[in-house]
Amino acid sequence: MIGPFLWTPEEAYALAFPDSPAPGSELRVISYVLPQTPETRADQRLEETMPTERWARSRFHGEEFNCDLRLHLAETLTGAGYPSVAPERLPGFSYRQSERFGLASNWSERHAAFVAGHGTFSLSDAMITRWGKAVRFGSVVSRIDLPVTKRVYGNDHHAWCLWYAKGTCGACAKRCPADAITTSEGHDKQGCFTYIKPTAPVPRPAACARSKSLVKPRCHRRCSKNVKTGAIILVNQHFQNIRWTGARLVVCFVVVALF
Ligand code: B12
Ligand code: SF4
Repeated sequence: MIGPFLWTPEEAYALAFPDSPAPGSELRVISYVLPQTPETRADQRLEETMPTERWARSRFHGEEFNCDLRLHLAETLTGAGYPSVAPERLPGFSYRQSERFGLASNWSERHAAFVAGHGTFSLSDAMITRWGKAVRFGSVVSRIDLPVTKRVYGNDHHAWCLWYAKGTCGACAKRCPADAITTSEGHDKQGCFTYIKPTAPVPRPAACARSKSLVKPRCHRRCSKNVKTGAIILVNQHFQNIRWTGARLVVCFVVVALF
């Protein structure tokens, strides 16, 4: 659907462990969510065209932290006897041009999150989770036998977006400062990218050798009004507050998915 360049968990694992590849059935994808704090969301709500400082810091330092967290998780599991890899941190991680979806990376944190039961895609393309959209994701592929989390939304990849589910809302389209979201066309990735690029006032972190930008997205407050707080289906919980060079992210649930 995306293109042959998109890694399967099996392919990503084989790149990290070329001498001992494993079949997909022996692998699990562990996906976690890092929600923005209520303070950051409150600040961000007041902005019209640019990101608030808290948002910008968590966009930059928070993702630096996320990069380290991916590696830390993979290394800790590997050290415990469960060979693991963080696909986003592989040297081969890159962006390509998907015929159908335009700019696309070869590992999608959101596909992992969707399959793991964290949430669904939306009109703005962002993923709506139980904690809203103002989150970042990370994932590792591990050769470990963990139970698989059940998705409360089944296979409906738009279930938690009010526009797709009920034809209502559309708040993100009204709020987008770049007019890059419309109810007829969805998310204009190029328009979004063009707006975001010059709003990157800081150099990208060395730890994350990829393009990083600071932007004020429109719809990162909790917008999933139709999300039901159902049974907790998560296999592991890490409630921990982390301060990282001025940025605070709350490390939340780790969910296991079987692709
Ligand atoms: C490239 C990239 C960008 C680019 C392009 C954005 C874009 N929307 O393509 C730029 C620089 C513009 C960007 C901006 C931002 N990004 Co960005 N970005 C990425 C990155 C590195 C790769 C995305 C990608 O190409 N994935 C590959 C494609 C194939 O998958 P996808 O986009 O996840 O999924 C798409 C398709 O599969 C499609 N789809 C269509 N049909 C179907 C059917 C099914 C069944 C499924 C499952 C999916 C699906 O839906 C998706 C939307 O296009 C990811 C990290 C990662 N490795 O995943 C972060 C990521 C997507 N970004 C993220 C964030 C937070 C942002 C910003 C808010 C950053 C900021 N300024 O603070 C903005 C928001 C812009 C926006 N409205 O999308 C988060 C997403 C959080 C969320 N709630 O969704 C991610 C996951 C980073 C992270 N570590 O958490 N980003
Ligand atoms: S703001 Fe409304 S229409 Fe936009 S993604 Fe969220 S629920 Fe969907």
